[in-house]
Amino acid sequence: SGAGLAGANATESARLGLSSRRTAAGGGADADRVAAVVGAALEGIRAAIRDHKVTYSEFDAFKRWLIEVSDTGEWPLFLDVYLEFEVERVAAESQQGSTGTILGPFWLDGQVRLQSPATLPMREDEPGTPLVLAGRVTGTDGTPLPGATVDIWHTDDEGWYSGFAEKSPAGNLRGVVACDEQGRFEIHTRRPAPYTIPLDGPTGKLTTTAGWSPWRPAHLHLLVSAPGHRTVTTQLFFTGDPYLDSDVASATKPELVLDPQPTGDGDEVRSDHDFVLEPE
Ligand code: MBD
Ligand code: FE
Repeated sequence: SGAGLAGANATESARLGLSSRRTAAGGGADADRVAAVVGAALEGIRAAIRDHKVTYSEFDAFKRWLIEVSDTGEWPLFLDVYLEFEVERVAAESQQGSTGTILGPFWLDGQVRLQSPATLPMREDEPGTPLVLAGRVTGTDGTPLPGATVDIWHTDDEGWYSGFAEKSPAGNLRGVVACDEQGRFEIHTRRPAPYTIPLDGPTGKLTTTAGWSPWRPAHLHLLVSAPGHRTVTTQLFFTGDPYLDSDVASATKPELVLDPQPTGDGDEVRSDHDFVLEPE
């Protein structure tokens, strides 16, 4: 199934350390830190058991669920949906430059490198509204960053990510776009669709059983980088999206909502959005 493929691939990336925020320091931990953080997490679970009088049959169901998360390869999906936004908020406390948000489980290394203005790899009759995303990458002092790149990936018009769904060919709607000498980029693609996490796996089953919405609003993922500067990991959303205020991954921010306007070329729409990177 698409869910199985998604989970397995994201697990392999995570195992290699590829899906961690590339600007962050490694995850080494000393004894005090383990005792403090893991101790607090365990105490949170113990408190839930006490406060809600958890039964043996619920404890057994919890074990079976955890085993299923491993068996289906959904750890990256589950962790990025339900926990990454808190890690990102902590990281953002010490970041300047453009607003970031979570990376999520579906970034892939080694995508096609393109020069701006660029059209992302897509099928001959790729469905969806033509979308142009354009802007400029500067430093915190406003100077353009000529070596900047915009690594972009997003779903197609049906909500599928290439590399994680059989329906979408390898590399579809993914690319690393090199900016021009003024730090400008112009990327031609298709509007993505809202995304539901796979409902047939343990993450989706938990979500729907609890009565939570499994949807993410439509979004573009971006890693904006330049030599000597801290990479901005972010996403861009679209005004009017029905899921903006109920993102299952809690990753929307008001500064990240685009309002694309018609260009007059067929049904094409365009948004301009600039990025600011802080020195490393
Ligand atoms: C996604 O597409 C995503 O961006 C995140 C963060 C989690 C699950 C699916
Ligand atoms: Fe996503």
